[in-house]
Amino acid sequence: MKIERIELREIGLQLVAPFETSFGATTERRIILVKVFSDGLVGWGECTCNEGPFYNHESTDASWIVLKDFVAPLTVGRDIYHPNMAAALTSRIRGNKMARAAVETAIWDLFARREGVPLWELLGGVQPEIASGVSIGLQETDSELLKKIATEVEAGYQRIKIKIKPGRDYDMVKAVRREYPKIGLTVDANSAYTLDDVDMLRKLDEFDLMLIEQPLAYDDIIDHASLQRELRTPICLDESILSVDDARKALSIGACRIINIKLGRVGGHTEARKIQDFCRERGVPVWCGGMLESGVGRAQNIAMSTLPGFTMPGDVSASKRYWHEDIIVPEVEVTSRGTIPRPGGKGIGYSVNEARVESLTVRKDVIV
Ligand code: OSB
Ligand code: MG
Repeated sequence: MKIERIELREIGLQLVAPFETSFGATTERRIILVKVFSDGLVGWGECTCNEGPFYNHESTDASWIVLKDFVAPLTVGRDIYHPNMAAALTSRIRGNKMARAAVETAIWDLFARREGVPLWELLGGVQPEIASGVSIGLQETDSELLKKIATEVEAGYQRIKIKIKPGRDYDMVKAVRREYPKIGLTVDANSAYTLDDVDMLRKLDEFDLMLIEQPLAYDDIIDHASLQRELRTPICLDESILSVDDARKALSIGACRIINIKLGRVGGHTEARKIQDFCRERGVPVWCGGMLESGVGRAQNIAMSTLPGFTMPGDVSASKRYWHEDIIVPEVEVTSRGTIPRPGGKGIGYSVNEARVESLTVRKDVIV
């Protein structure tokens, strides 16, 4: 399969509500979509970076340049016989995994369409539906947070994740637990704490959380290992895990007991599958994290989440929680049991609304 050309587009898409984490708030998403062409077929991928370099070092404008000047030129004109080879084409590039994953995941979609199979099947997915949870951003007040949680619990989501930061932690989680003693509950700090905060973090053990996500520095595993020794609640790493090697090192020193896999953060499906396999062999649960994706990234996440190791509810939820209108048809919907059925169609299994993508496009480039 020869990759003949790659089209890049930046689209502007407004979230239905601002999303705030310990590192900042977002309302206007600037999303890069990638379309790869071969033999009359196309595949779609999404660059999952944020607008600014606050979650990790990647950001929309920087990733655009990396995609245009490095990832796409290293890929166009190359002949590959399996999408497992796609990541290696760009492995000279250090970091920039979200930019690399945008093309890598698009090639997986393209290859699945060429084989006439759903992407989940090509990846080795086995779960007929995936368990869906929600990630709720920081709210001004506890009562606003409780209102949001009520809506999502009512909708049937299997677990609720709330964002925490210094000053919005122990008391807030306590208020949530008082109202909802039984729900599957997790907290995500996005690296807002240090080992100086161990007393507060230890107090979160009271609340029977399923996990605490990335409490310490975005590039750390050593301090997380020290912290995990102090906590009963499992630590789940997000930002710190960029590869199966990172997962191996983190687990070997006891830095976490659960891993959040994000396709972009680890560079695409090939690496994501390796992490999934590695964790499954060791009985370590994984789940699929989200990056406020459009329908394209969401569909890619659904396909990945059907793999057998994804045993915990992920952050992959309904399109309507993010967008007034998504860019895929049908939109992603969640059953009243808090699940998303795997799609039946070829490739990512949803069709891209190209007219809508065109109308949202703010810039476009084609690499041949
Ligand atoms: O840490 O999981 C995170 C969004 C942007 C950046 C980082 C994270 C998140 C989320 C949102 O939690 C997950 C989603 O609903 O897509
Ligand atoms: Mg996270």
